[in-house]
Amino acid sequence: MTASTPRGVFITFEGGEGAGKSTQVARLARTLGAHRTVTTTREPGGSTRAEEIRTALLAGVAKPYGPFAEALLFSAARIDHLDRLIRPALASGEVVLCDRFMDSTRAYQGAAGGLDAEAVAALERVVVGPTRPDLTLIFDLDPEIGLARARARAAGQEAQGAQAAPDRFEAEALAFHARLRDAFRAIAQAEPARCVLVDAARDPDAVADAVRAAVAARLPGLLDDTEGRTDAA
Ligand code: T5A
Repeated sequence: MTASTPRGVFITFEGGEGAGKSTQVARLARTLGAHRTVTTTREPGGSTRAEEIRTALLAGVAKPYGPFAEALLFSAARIDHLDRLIRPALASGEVVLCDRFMDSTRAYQGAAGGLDAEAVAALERVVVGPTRPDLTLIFDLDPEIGLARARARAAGQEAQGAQAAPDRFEAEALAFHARLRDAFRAIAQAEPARCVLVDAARDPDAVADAVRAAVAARLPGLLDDTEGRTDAA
C-alpha cells in the first residue's frame, strides 16, 4: 500500500438468526458506496470454495462430528475467504462489510455449542491472525423475534414455490439461541473498543440510523462525504 492509497476498512455484522444483519449490510453499502469502493460479503461463504463449504455446513453435514469439526470447517471456509477476497480488498483500500465473521464461531461453536474457548481462540489466532475487524456491529435481539422473522421470510419464499426449511442452526432449540444472545452480548462487553451493540428490535430505518451513528463515532471520516444522502431502498 502506498502513502496515497486509502486504508481499507473492515466492518463485521454479528448477532443471532434473523437479527437484520443482511438488511443493514446492504443499506450501509449503499450509503458508503457513494464515495468509497465497498465489498459486501458473508460467512460462511464469500469465495467459491467457501460457498461450497457453506452449503455442506448449513445442510448439517458436519453436525454429527460435533462443534470442533464444525469449527474446523468454518475455519477452512474463512481461510479461503480471507485469502481470496477480504485481504486483497483491504489491501486495495476498499471498505469490506462482512455478514458474520469470527465472533459467530465464538458464539455458535464456542459458547452455545460447547467448544472449549481455548480451542476457539487458538483457531482464531492462526486463521484470522492480524486481519481483525476495525468495527463489529453486534445486533441484539430477542431470539424468539429473530426466529419469527426468519420463519416469516421462509413462508414468503415457500409461497413463491421455493424450498425454505430451517437450516442446521435455525433448527436448534430456543435455549441454544438464548445462549447465543448472551454470548454476543458478552463479546460486546469484553471488547468495547472493537464492538458496538445495536438494538435490533427497532424498525429497519431506526436500526440503520444506529448503524450510521456507530460508524460515525468509531470510524471518523468514513461517512463524511455521504452526509445528507439516504440509504433507503
Ligand atoms: N455460523 C456462521 C456458525 O455457526 N459459525 C460461524 O463461524 C459462522 C460464520 C449462517 C449460519 O451459520 C452459522 C450462523 C448461521 O446460523 P445464514 O443464513 O447466513 O446462516 O444466517 P444469518 O446470518 O442468521 O442470516 P439471516 O438472513 O437469517 O439473518 P439476518 O441477516 O440477521 O437477517 P435479515 O436481514 O436477512 O432479515 C431477516 C428477515 O427479517 C426482516 C427482513 O426483511 C427479513 O425478512 N427484517 C426486519 N424485520 C423487522 N424489523 C427489522 N429491523 C428487520 N430487519 C430485517
